[in-house]
Amino acid sequence: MTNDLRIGVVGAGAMGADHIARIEHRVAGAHVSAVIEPDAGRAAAAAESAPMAQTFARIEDALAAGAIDAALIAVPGQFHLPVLIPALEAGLPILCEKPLTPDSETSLRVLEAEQKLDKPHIQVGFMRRFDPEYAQLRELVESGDAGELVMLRCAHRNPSVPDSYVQPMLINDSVVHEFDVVPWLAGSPLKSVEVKFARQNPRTPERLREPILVIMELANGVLVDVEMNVSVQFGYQVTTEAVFSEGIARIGDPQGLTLWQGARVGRREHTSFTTRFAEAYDNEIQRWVDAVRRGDLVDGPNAWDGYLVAVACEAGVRALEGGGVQPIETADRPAFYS
Ligand code: ISE
Repeated sequence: MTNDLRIGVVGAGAMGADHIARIEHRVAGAHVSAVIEPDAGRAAAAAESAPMAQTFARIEDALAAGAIDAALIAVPGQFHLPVLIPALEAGLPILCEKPLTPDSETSLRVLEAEQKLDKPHIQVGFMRRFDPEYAQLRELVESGDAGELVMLRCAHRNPSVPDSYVQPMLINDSVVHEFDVVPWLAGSPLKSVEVKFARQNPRTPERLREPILVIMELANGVLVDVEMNVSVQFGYQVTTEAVFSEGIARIGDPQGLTLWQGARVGRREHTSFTTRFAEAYDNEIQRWVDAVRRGDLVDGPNAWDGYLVAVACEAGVRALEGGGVQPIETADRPAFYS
């Protein structure tokens, strides 16, 4: 298909490889035309599942070869800036995995570079917004059918984390998702954040202090708590209970076949975000591809949302390290993003 969107996937680690398979097998109107990855072995392995892809070590090389129409950035967050800037300078539409960048100062630099273009070109990969149950809950909030939203009670549980996962990542790598999705659900920005430590789980690696309870206040008065827990062992679970003035709604519980056997009743639970949010990722990439092909370029969280989350993460890490209630104060939104 000649008018397919030619996507360059930057980074062929676990997330990049997952997106390559998704684009090749489950997304219409696009294919992977380049795998951009400095590790030649990894690049070659990833390119095997993308028959039309060339491999490049740097995005500059793929741009010079005219090999890509759009970039999907899936390298770790600290490497986003040096990929985002040349991609923006080339005027490419971009889907950038979370976070936009690891801090608000570099996020502002990205916003500045993007504003030299005619319109927003960056979508940030906060995939929860594309999960069908999250979307239903947002519709319920907006409709007012259960009255007014007053609280959100969230749980974000990982079975375990790799050795590379260190204390600030509880916020920067994990609660980063709630910092995006909570204001989107509740229709109100974050005002402050506080972190409390639970009794230490004996299964928690020694370098970490968790589980934590993250308490957020929104500008409209909605109160949010997030149990952030990365040593639960049993599986991967992300749930939200929404407390309304006239009812309660709950999302994220295990779905599908229920088995009664041996005096037990049960359903399968996820063990990873890649399966828990598989449908969300598929929807996210399909909607991005459709938006780019229509010329809209973005259909989801944009770089401004990425900046807001970077500010919230900085406050969250201050709360994690220093305690207390930390205000979340952001710059004024440029008209470019309205
Ligand atoms: C991971 O990077 C993710 O983005 C997952 O969604 C999250 O649940 C996990 O805690 C993070 O480490």
